[in-house]
Amino acid sequence: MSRHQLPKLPYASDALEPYIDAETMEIHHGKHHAAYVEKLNAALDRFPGLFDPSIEELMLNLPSVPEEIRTDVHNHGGGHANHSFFWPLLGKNKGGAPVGELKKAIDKSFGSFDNFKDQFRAVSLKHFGSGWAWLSLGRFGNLLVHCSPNQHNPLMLGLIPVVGLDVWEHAYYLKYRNRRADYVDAFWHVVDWERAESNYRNALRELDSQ
Ligand code: MN3
Repeated sequence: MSRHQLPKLPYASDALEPYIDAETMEIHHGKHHAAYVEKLNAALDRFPGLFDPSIEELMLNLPSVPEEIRTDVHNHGGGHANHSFFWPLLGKNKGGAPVGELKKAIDKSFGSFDNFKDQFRAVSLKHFGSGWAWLSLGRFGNLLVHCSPNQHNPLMLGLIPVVGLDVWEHAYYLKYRNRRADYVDAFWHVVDWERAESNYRNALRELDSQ
């Protein structure tokens, strides 16, 4: 049995400047993500056997989580899963364009990287309130752009995440204020496409094994 831990940021908090500022990173990771981990652990303390499954297994099997803590595991477990997925997807001197199998799949599914970005941007802007925008692998091996409310994770929806963007105001408000569109445009400068490619390959393997 092990309690969930806040993962270390894989870079300095100012590494993503000027696209994502250090203060936002420090509060987002050190306060928001830390609080999700703390509240997830507090919920699981009531059913310590549930410390055994990984956070992904919990997300995949939410209906098996006892009713008394399901909402907390959904919200805070989802927050932990989403942010743990998000940090390593970003990096210093990243950006550019998709590579490898993911590049081929994006071109095939959306026509071009630019079309994909347009769709992703539209979904991010249209989403009302807190949530995430995603590129996920669907059950038919297809890629799709979609959003999820609050801290819902694609795994809860039967999808496997490949790229995700936090569009909660806490992710951008200090620097971008109400300008979510500018934040979404800045995101492309910090996406690590090698990481996204590895997410995609893992997702394909996962789908194969189901
Ligand atoms: Mn967040």
